[in-house]
Amino acid sequence: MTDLPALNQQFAVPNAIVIESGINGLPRITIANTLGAAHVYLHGAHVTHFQPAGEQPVLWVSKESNFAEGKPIRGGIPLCWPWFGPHRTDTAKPLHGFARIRSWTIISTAQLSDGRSRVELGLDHDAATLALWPYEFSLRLTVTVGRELEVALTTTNTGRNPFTYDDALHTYFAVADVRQATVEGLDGVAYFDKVAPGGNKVQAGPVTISAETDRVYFAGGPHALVDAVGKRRIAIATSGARASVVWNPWIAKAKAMADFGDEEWPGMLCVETANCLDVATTLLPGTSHTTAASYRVVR
Ligand code: TA6
Repeated sequence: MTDLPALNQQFAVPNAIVIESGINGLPRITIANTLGAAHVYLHGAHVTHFQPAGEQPVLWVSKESNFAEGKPIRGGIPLCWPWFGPHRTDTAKPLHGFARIRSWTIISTAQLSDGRSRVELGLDHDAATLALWPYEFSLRLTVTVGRELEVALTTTNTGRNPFTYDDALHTYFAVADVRQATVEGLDGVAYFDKVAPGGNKVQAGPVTISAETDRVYFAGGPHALVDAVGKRRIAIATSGARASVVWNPWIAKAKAMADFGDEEWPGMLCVETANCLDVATTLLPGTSHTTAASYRVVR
């Protein structure tokens, strides 16, 4: 059982940051300042909500999502680490790695002089992670909330051997109608099409969604998610990312997921910031890498 009073004693910031009992009693950092609001669950260091002042929520979470130990939350910003998708050799291991289904600790909180609020969470290797992935590591997630949301995942190799890993900020954006949404910024970029595997293809113009779409583009941002029906653009800036993933399950895949409402697929689009597949990251002992993204509503 999480000691909320002790956590608030150590990390709460009046009128900005509080740790409270969230959905199904999972501990949640609730951030609300003059610039925006956000929710970050300790479970998976999972950002489930971001809403700039005066705007509609930017992130999407399924109404059918689990909020339970050992299960990923469906929506927000799942952290895929240290592998993306199924484990390369053992499909019994959790999809997208274990970082999103482990409970993280709060490392620090701060209220910045410009009105933004910042929280840092951590996950370090232990017997359970070593049983799944035989390397020593330290993970830190920094979330900064203002008019824009800034998310940065830093991996440090604390062991004595190099390791290669995938990471992804697997961000689910809320859109009014995905069939009228586009993603700008990937024109001319090569991608692997997971729906119709074959040789890599090259994106021509903005990405449009008219069927199940699951593509790994071999370039980072910047991108723009244009929600035509919602009459807004989300500017996506990235650093430390050599891949971007665009995903919508469409009708059949949405029906096949118990934690995804059958009729919810038109209201979301994943634009993910990643290093995966052919562009994974290798870290020498004692070195770190940060994969970061920021999201801002622009009119
Ligand atoms: O990023 C797209 C993807 O890899 C899809 O193939 C689909 O599996 C999606 O992630 C969701 O994965 P999850 O394990 O969260 O159901």
